[in-house]
Amino acid sequence: MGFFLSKMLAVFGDREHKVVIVGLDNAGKTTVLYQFLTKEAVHTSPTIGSNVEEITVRKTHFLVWDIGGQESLRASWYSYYSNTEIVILVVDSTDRERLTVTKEELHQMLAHEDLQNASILILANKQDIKGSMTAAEISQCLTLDTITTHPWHVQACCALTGEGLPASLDWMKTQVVAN
Ligand SMILES: Nc1nc2c(ncn2[C@@H]2O[C@H](COP(=O)(O)OP(=O)(O)OP(=O)(O)O)[C@@H](O)[C@H]2O)c(=O)[nH]1
Ligand SMILES: [Mg+2]
Repeated sequence: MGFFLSKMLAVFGDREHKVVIVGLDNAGKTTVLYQFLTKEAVHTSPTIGSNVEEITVRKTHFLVWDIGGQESLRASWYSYYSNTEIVILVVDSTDRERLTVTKEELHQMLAHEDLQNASILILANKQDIKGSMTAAEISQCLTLDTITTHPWHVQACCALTGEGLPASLDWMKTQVVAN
């Protein structure tokens, strides 16, 4: 349905904004996508390839691609980047050990020519789990304050309950309206 609707909207001139969701495996990307869409937690299994859905926020249409995050799949993330207006980087806030891997992926992404005009939303997911890192800790570890080339925003959230996700969609809307 997403694809058909996107074609219809293109015909009637109401532009769709492309969004890609990236992040390491198990970060919660697919859970975020379906929480955006259905406002419920869905059962997921590791994504091989991608899922795509249309999300509408008060007449603003986003075409959202959720990409598999396993190590072997990360090398092909770039193939989704063209015409992307927003990148959502989902972080498992309990996964302290792999935050440096996320940092490398983030800074590599920022250097990609197809993302030069993209805004970056970092979701500090799994805030419901005791001992998870705060959004401020994640910001610091990912050295977000050194990013001057792209608009960015960090948001604490829980994809299981949806907490923090409406605020994320609001920020995404401000980014595409601003452009
Ligand atoms: N406690 C908790 N668990 C979560 C949250 N978000 C996702 N999960 C769980 O984390 C696991 C992985 O979620 P997915 O959405 O499949 O992760 P993914 O990032 O799409 O993983 P890949 O497709 O392999 O890249 C699932 O068991 C989810 O239920 C959250 O906010 N809190
Ligand atoms: Mg997935």
